[in-house]
This record gives sequence, structure tokens and C-alpha cells, in this order.
Amino acid sequence: VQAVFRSNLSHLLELMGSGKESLTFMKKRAKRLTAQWALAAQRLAQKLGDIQRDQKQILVHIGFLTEESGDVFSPRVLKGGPLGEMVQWADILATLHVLGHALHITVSLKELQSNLGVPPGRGNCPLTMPLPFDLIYTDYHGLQQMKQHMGLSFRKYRCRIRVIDTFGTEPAYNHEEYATLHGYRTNWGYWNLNPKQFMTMFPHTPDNSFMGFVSEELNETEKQLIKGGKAGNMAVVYGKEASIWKLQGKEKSLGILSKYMEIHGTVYYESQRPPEVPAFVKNHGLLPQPEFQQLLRKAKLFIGFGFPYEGPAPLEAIANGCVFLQSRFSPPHSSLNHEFFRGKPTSREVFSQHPYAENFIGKPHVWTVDYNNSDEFEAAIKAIMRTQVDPYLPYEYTCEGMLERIHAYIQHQDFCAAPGPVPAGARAPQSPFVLAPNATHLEWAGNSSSAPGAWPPAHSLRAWLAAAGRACTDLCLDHGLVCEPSFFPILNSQDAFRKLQVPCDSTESEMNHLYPAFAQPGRECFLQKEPLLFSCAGSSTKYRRLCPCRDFRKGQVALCQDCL
Ligand code: U2F
Repeated sequence: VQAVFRSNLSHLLELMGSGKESLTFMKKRAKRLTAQWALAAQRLAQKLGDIQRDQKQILVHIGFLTEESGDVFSPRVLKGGPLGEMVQWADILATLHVLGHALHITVSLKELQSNLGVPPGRGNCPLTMPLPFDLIYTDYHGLQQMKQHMGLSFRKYRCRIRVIDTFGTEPAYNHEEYATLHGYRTNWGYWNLNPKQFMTMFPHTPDNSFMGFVSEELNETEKQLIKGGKAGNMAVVYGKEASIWKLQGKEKSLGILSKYMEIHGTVYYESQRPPEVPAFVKNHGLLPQPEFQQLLRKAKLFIGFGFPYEGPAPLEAIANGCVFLQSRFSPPHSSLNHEFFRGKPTSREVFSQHPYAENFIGKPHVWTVDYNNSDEFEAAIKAIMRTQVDPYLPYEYTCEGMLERIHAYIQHQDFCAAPGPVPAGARAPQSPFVLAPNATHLEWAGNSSSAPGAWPPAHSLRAWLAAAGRACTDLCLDHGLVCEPSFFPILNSQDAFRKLQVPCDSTESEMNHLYPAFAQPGRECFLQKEPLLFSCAGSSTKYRRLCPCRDFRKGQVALCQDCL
């Protein structure tokens, strides 16, 4: 059966069921965005032409909403709890539905079991049963539940699973044996999945797939209207929970801000004003999403005081013509030094409250400053008040961008296929690379048909030897490219080192998430022995890593030029 784009979401809304506050929030959102999805589907259909798309049978099991996992989020939907996850799941459901696939949605263990065909009363089913789904989208809670209730089928079918994982899982944490031996074992990781099966909220590391969510897009008339209607001295503070107002050192910056602007907040409260919120702040209480958007449309500035990390609201603010001002973290926050990230399966260092806004959007929309430096802070506020900005939304966060990306994943990502060429190891034949004319990096020289169906296509590969201490994620960005882990297997060879003129005295093949790499002392070259450990993330001053990079589409970092 062919998948046909859908512009009507009413069937999806029925499938989503009811009862929980979280589901109500998600349904309202999907319904409100119907027109945007429909228009995006029309545009993407035109762009793709008459390409063949199979309709997939897809199970979406939202583990964190099940009673069995505690469902801590639903009761907090109306109380200022995190809504970012709800925003994302609503958009994932809408995307899969609009792309024309057949959805089955479960938010309880019972529904999960009946969809998987586990006989009632047979908790841990030891049999391998045929799985009626091509794809399963779930989260870490759901993954655990499936492992417990699918018996032997879990092993067989786990390649069909996609794990929605807000902050991401780096390869070193995903490989069970390696994580256990080297101190990367956390509560979440070590599932031995292909790291690309984890799908993140922002493009944190290319080791995972970037899933994302959407923000509403304005048409030209709306943009002009909003620009005209801005209150030049109105600021809205980022965060719905009173606790963010207790963050250290905030009083001083708030005091400075209040000299120039009228400060608004959307902090949840029960009966009286939360004591943490100063009297000069105009607090609206937690607003329904559309009213929050209206507030952003009037405001000039959206300001973050360090928490929450990496949520959707700054993108919405920027899309509605606000400037986003946020604090720089120095030293950066990570799972090593901050409670919030502790136990998360990543070593990523977060240099500001919203690194995506800082690195992918930047000025004039995003200002990242040191809040401990009052002069720098005050200068930023003054400069912002003089700056005119247009509403801006990166393509990858529009409905069309999200549909395009997920379409490409469904069409091309296959983690069930027999593993590609085993890392070539020391006996590798000639690899299809040449040293580029400027002698700094390798380029692909094979014809593109040498790996039919390979995705992303190998001809977009370019490879460098990074400086000591540099991660491949950063090295590729330095060259205006992005690291592409699926190219590691073709790069992992003695021949690649040779062509790059790396002076290897010896070459070993070992398990290490930083390999392939060159160790200057001893002039040793190391190849990767375990394909699951290929990792864009990670660095050590001991090694110069060998890094595969690729190009990307403007505003769509997940896809290479020829990836559609
Ligand atoms: C992030 O979760 P949050 O829910 O705290 O993320 P936000 O950026 O605050 O925004 C979530 C949505 O809340 C909406 C707004 C956003 O789409 O339109 N909203 C609202 O409806 N009413 C209001 O008054 C104010 C905002 C992140 F997404 C999570 O993954 C993290 O767990 C969490 C902690 O870092 O931060």
C-alpha cells in the first residue's frame, strides 16, 4: 500500500484517546496546527514529486505517560511542569499521520501488550511472535516495558524501534560492555542499539538522529503586523515554575532589567502570587499555549535565567519576533557537574541555556552573555532595545522541515539490514579515497554506485585528522560541515591513515569510542574494532581523531544535499 499525504487530522485526534491532561494538551496542539500541517504536506508532496512511499504500520508507545512508569508528567501539565516532551510527541504523531502511515497509539502497558499480541496473563512471553509493525516509536520507559514483555521477539525486532530521547545517548554510554568497563554506565543507556535509533529534541550530536518538533510559522502579513505591534520595552521571562526565580545571582540582573523594561512572567501559582516572583513582575500565571504565543507577539525580549534547559519556548519566542537573551555557562554544565544532567547518557557540555539558539541562530535573534558581568548584561539590554529583528524560524523547525526529515528517515534508515562492510581493519584493501588537492583532507573517489542504497550517499564524505583534544562534532563544524557517523566504517582503515600521510609506526584495532585515531606519542594508529562504538562525540588530548564529515541542507542539518 502506498502512503498518501493527509491534510485532515480528525482521525488522529480520535486515535489519541482521552482522559489524561497530557493527552488533552497534545490533542489541542495537533488540532490548532492542522492548517499548518496541511499546507506543509502540500508543499512537501510537490517537492518530492511522484516518489514511491510505502505505507508503514507504526506503533507509537509513549512510555512516560503510562501509569506503570509513574506518569509523573500528566499531573503537572496544568501546574507549570515540563511541556516540551508533550509538544514533541504531539508533533511526532502529527508528522507520522500527515505522512500517510497507519498509526497505533498506546499509553498503557495493557494496550501495549494487546497491540504486540502478547497473550493475556502471559507477562513475560518467551515466544518469538511475528511483529505486526514496521516501526515502533517509544521512549526509554517504553523500551524497558517492551524488553520485559516481548520475550525473545525483543532481540529480533529491536532494530525496528526508535527511541525518543530528549537529550541524547552517546555511543560510549550505549555499548553495554564498554560502558560498564569504562564508567559510562547510567540508569538509561547500555541498550546496544544503533546510536541513530535514538532521536533527540535538538541536533545535539549527529551520533543520534535529530527528531525535533515544530513551531508555528507566520506568513508575511502576520510578520508585518507583529513587527508593528511590538511593545519595545516589554520582556517575558522564560520558565513556568516558581523555582527558576530562586536561581543564584538572579536578583541583580532582574534589577538591571527592570530599569529598562516592564517584566512579565508566566509562572504557575495556586491561589496567591508565588513569593519567589518579585512584586515588579507582572505575572500572568501559566497560560494556555495560544495565549502564551500572543504574549510573545507583543514582547520585545524573551529572557532566560539558566533553566529550563533546551526547551521549545525560545524558538517560539524568536519565531514571534522576540530577541532571546540567555546566560553563558562558564564552566559549561554537563552530567559531570550538574544535578539536572547527572545520570543522562551523554558527556555533552552545555555552554548556555539553549545551545541550539546560540549556535544555529545567534545574533541578532539570540544574545548569549555572562550574567555575572553586570556591565556586559546591561550593555546587551541597551543594544537589544535599539535592534529591530524579524520573526525567524529555522526550516528544520517548520512543519514542512519536520515532515521532510522524518520522511527521509522512514525511507532510508534501516537498522535491520545485515551490518554493512565490517570495519576493514588492518588488512583493508585500497579504499575509495584520494587526498584533496590542498592535501588537508580526504575526498571520496569511488563512483557513487559502489555502495548502492547507502544513505547518506558516500560521495558527500570528506575526512580530516582532528587536532589533539578535538571531537569530530566540532572539527566538522569548523569546516562548515557536520560529522556523519555512518561513514566511519568506510574510513576505518590503514589505507585512510596512509593517504592522509599520517606517520603510523604501528596500527592496532581496539574498542574505544575515540577510534579511529592517531596517538602522537608513540606514533601509534588505532582502528575501531566495535562498529557500535563509532562516535562523533568525544575527545582526548591523547588522540588526534580521524573524522568523517558531510555537507548538509541549509536549515536542515540532518540531511545532506543529496539525501532526499
Ligand atoms: C524543557 O521543558 P519545558 O516544558 O520547561 O519547555 P519550555 O521551553 O518551557 O516550553 C514548553 C512549552 O510550554 C508552552 C510553550 C512551549 O511550547 O508554548 N508554554 C505554555 O503553554 N504556557 C506558558 O505559560 C508558557 C509556556 C524541555 F523541553 C524538556 O525536555 C526538559 O526536560 C525541561 C528541563 O530542562 O525543559
